[in-house]
Amino acid sequence: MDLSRYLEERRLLVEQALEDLLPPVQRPPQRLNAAIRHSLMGGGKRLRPILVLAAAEAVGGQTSPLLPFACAMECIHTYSLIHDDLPAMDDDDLRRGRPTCHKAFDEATAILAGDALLTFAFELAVRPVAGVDPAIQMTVVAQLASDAGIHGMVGGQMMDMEAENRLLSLPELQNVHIHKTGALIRSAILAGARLGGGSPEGTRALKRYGEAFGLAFQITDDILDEVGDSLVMGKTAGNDRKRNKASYCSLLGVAQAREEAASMVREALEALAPFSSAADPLRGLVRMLLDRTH
Ligand code: GRG
Repeated sequence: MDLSRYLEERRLLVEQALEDLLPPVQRPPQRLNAAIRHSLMGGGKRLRPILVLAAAEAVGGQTSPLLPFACAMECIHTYSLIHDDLPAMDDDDLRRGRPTCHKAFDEATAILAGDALLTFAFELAVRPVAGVDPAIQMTVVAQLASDAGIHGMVGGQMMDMEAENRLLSLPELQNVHIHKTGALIRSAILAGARLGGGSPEGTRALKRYGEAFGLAFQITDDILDEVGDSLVMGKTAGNDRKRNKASYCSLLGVAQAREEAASMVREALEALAPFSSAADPLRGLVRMLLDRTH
């Protein structure tokens, strides 16, 4: 399959859906709506919404009814980036190739834009989905809340902050990443599997794929932070080293970190073994991580 074409088509679908779902920028409070659009509509790979759609496809489900849910994933992810870039956290000036939200607007507006995106995500996630039993959707939304919050991404962000200037063991580092980055990625894949009508075995296999994908994604993110180009990435490289943060590269070195990422990609591909060619986009997506430049 032509993965680049698939990704481009899906990215455009997601961006059109975001455009249709977001409040228009002219609607008050205009500054808040402008800040939301600055961060949400300013680039990004749209990986998490694409994973929702690709997981649904893999289990033979429909994708267009899932677009609002897929957009909810992107809203949560973008809120986390806005808040992560704030002076109180990573204090970054560049995101998705543009000034970060608090630089383009101001800190208070950036905090509110993040808050608004997080809550708007749940407005989208609970929209009835054609063909999906509301009881199943309820379990998916509850899982999303857990994966985005204390038990997942927010909890992981706290662990990450507490780990600064500390020497972590590899299992400790993995635990941070499973929560901070992996939980939302796995949630996107599981949501697609469940809302797409996956069988219990199919959903379990995709959960295993999602866990391996999340780790492979984070390891390649650490490698990019170490060796990547800020201009290509659209965000500042070298942050981990600057902040004295443990990373796969600081613990293992770049070469072994690459080996570890390749091993996670193999694990993800093995989890997909029972699936037909309907899972080819998922296969392509995880293989692509090894060649990431942004
Ligand atoms: C502030 C609650 C809160 C959480 C922040 C996601 C996160 C937790 C922080 C972002 C910092 C970071 C660089 C994490 C590593 C992995 C990651 C999420 C990278 C960015 O995701 P991409 O590459 O970005 O999918 P795009 O811009 O393509 O959407």
